[in-house]
Amino acid sequence: MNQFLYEGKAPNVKEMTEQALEAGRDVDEILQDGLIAGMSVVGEDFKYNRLYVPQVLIAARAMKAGMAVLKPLLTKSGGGRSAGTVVMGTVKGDLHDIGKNLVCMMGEGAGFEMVDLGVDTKVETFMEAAREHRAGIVGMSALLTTTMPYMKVVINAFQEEEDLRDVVICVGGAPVSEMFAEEIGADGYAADASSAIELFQKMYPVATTASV
Ligand code: B1M
Repeated sequence: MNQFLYEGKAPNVKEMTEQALEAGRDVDEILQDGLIAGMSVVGEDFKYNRLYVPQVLIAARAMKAGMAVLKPLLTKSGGGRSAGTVVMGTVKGDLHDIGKNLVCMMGEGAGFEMVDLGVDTKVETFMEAAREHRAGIVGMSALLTTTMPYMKVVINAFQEEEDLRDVVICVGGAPVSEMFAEEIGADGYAADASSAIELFQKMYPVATTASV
């Protein structure tokens, strides 16, 4: 599956994901060892110019084909009361959405209402969505060192608004670290999608939802 993903063969990745599920493999194992592990090799070769943007794009498409098979399992929640509302987006200038999509899927699976703002998300969009959906948590994703500073722009803007000041802000993405999160004044940081869900569960009880 790693090799098919690397070569951007979406139909093969889809088929192998289905086969792995049929064979009784654990969803997390398929995600980590099949899809994410394949994408990290792509990232490594991209870094050293052994792969270029078009090849990375088709690898991303193959990854998404596998994720689409896993989606119903990742988003299947036990039902019952909503665990809370989380507004989630990749920050302005950044088009990477695979990690953010995973956080959204797993959040849904854990019973959160996930409002996905997509990529290239401006501060105004985060603010409007937090108000509209009365979100307790805003999650931001950044994959580029050049877009990470925009997280601080969003945090500052939320701090300046009385009704948004207490919304909990969580950040993540490959170049983001715990130390960076602290530096910019984020309330929480998560290194991967499952830790993001644990973080939301830990933070939600203290979150005050945005008022309209
Ligand atoms: Co881009 N890219 N890319 N890319 N790309 C990286 C990020 C890069 C590290 C590659 C490299 O050089 N090794 C590099 C950044 C270098 C840097 O900033 N220092 C890079 C670059 C340079 C670029 C372009 C500038 C290339 C160019 O045009 N010359 C360009 C920028 C476009 C833009 O955004 N404006 C670009 C474009 C692209 C594609 C469009 C081709 C494609 C994205 C497709 C898509 O997302 N739909 C792409 C891809 C696929 C990658 C790599 C290879 C893979 C990213 C990925 O999806 N990983 C990436 C290499 C890498 O990261 N090592 C790379 C899998 C995903 C599951 O992991 O997103 O880290 P990740 O998410 C994890 C955690 O980080 C965490 O949970 C997820 C699951 O565990 N997480 C959160 C993520 N968000 C969270 C939010 C939270 C919590 C946890 O909130 C609470």
